[in-house]
Amino acid sequence: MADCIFCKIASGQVPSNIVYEDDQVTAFRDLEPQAPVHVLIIPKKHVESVLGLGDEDRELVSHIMCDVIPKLARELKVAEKGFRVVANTGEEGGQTVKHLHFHLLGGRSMQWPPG
Ligand code: DGP
Repeated sequence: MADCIFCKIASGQVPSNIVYEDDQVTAFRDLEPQAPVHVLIIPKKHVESVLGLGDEDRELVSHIMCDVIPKLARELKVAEKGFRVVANTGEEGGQTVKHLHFHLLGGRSMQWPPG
């Protein structure tokens, strides 16, 4: 999508600190980290949020959840102590960028409930 910042990051038009990439997925460091490890995992194709996912995206979501996030958590050394995966969705969910992204946060103790 032409005016989407995460599409621009995924296509390389806008630089970012990429920690993982394959043909379907890009993961990069968050610009405003909320924890010592704060990475965003996005599908390269534009999907607005989890609400925009369809049957055709089952393999993509399972790839992100089953392969990419566990791999990154291990590589970024937060797997052992624990981490959080968040997909803020919509206005009250706190979503500010309307391209589906999973936050992977770790390296400190998390609070519950979140703010
Ligand atoms: P959310 O509020 O859940 O939509 O999270 C959006 C996150 O994206 C927020 O933590 C800041 C981050 N972010 C926004 N713009 C950029 C950018 O241009 N580069 C990077 N690396 N992160 C960005």
